[in-house]
Amino acid sequence: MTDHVKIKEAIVDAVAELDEDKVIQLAEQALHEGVMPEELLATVNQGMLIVGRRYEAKEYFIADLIMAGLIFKEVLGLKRMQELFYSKNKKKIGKIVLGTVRGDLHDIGKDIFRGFAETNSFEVIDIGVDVPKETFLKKIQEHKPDILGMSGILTYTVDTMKEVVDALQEAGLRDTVRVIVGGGHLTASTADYIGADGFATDAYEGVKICLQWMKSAHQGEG
Ligand code: B12
Repeated sequence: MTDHVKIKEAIVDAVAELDEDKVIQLAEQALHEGVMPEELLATVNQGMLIVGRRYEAKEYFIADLIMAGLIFKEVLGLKRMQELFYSKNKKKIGKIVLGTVRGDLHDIGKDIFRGFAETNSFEVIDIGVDVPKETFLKKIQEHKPDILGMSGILTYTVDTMKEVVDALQEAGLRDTVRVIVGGGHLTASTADYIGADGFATDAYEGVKICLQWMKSAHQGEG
């Protein structure tokens, strides 16, 4: 068995170069050759990190970030990836209200979390991006989820996430819902500052935390 090093390197390069056609062609080929969809996502993500670094170094501009986002979404839209994510699953084990917080338009990580959560039998109510605290509150009252998932990729979203948790507290809803926050910049101490119950820098790790929560809740019932 090969670990597909060459094709993965080629994908990272093609994403970094924003070569849309090449990324899609290589992604299809990689899936065909047995690269797992999760591995493909991690590989594309490596390319995105290079795009981010080039943007910081002013070699790339906003249009290039937009292009990178479109390329990632195209990969997520491939049939094989859709099969991974949106397998309409049997009985639901819990409900998650999910959104990217106010001021932040990045939705790729959120969508990946949603995909993994749905595959793991959660019902996910995705309330989109740039979501203000009032909307989070309203949706929690309306749907009574087990878990609130907040995504934030820009560093300052730490404060926007905290605003939502504080608003939940003020509304007397904090104890009705577990809160998980996700974003590459988060740490245990920022999650603590936000007042979240859990955090993850990786969507799949986040879903594992949610599964654990549902398991302990059901044990509590029994
Ligand atoms: C694509 C992109 C964009 C696209 C987004 C398209 C889209 N539909 O999402 C567009 C063009 C809109 C964009 C805009 C901007 N961007 Co931008 N963008 C990126 C880029 C290149 C990739 C982001 C991405 O999708 N990564 C792939 C996904 C999979 O990773 P992720 O989102 O982090 O998600 C992972 C985890 O965070 C986690 N996760 C995410 N959500 C959740 C939720 C839960 C519940 C859990 C458990 C886990 C979880 O799981 C995922 C992995 O499994 C990054 C570079 C980088 N280093 O990431 C910059 C980057 C994030 N952008 C940046 C900036 C500065 C901007 C702009 C301010 C630029 C500008 N001057 O206008 C604007 C802000 C717009 C706004 N208000 O949001 C900076 C942020 C700097 C900072 N420290 O805050 C970065 C890091 C680039 C850089 N190095 O400078 N951007």
